[in-house]
Amino acid sequence: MNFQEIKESIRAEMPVKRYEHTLGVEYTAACLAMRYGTDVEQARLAGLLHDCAKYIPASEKIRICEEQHLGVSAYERKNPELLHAKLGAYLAEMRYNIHDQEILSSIVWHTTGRPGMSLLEKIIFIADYMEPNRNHAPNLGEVRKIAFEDLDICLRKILEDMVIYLESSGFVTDPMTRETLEFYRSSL
Ligand code: DGI
Ligand code: FE
Ligand code: FE
Repeated sequence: MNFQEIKESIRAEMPVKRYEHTLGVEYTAACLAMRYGTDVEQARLAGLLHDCAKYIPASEKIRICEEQHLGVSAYERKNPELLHAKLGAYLAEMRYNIHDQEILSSIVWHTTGRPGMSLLEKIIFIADYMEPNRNHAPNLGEVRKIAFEDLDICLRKILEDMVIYLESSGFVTDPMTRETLEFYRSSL
């Protein structure tokens, strides 16, 4: 499949709103790749594919992750929505024939982040949060500006706001999200 064919297939798999978000992540990731001097096409492809597993039903998410030995933590079993990240990387490889490990790991870590993220992982995580169709997060204007100045400061700001949001909405924060925040707090 070429880029256009992947795009058509992704479009057919999701509601219009999610597809618009997907395009927003593709373009925002491209802009950040330009700013930080990394491969623009690679960033676009990662952005396009990052939520490709979003609409697999929760029980299926758990079933496929178990069958394919992708690992399902107790926390993920309670919050199967989180599995769309690692399952997305799996589908990107199996269904879309993407074998670029940098792209695949940027999809795996796009929801929780991880300590010591690669440049592409940071770009996809940040693009997912701030793409132009997102409008609920607090401090979006500030985040969008810092994203083009310093990726690590931007990550820390996003993670701080994300944890505040999750806890105030009654979610328990994923241990990995918390570890990522601690890492970017202490490494700056
Ligand atoms: O897939 P998107 O909506 O574009 O964004 P995402 O990949 O960041 O996923 C957001 C969803 O994941 C949203 O339903 C909240 C949830 N989420 C993200 N981090 C955590 C979390 N849910 C819990 N319970 N804990 C987390 O740390
Ligand atoms: Fe996502
Ligand atoms: Fe997303």
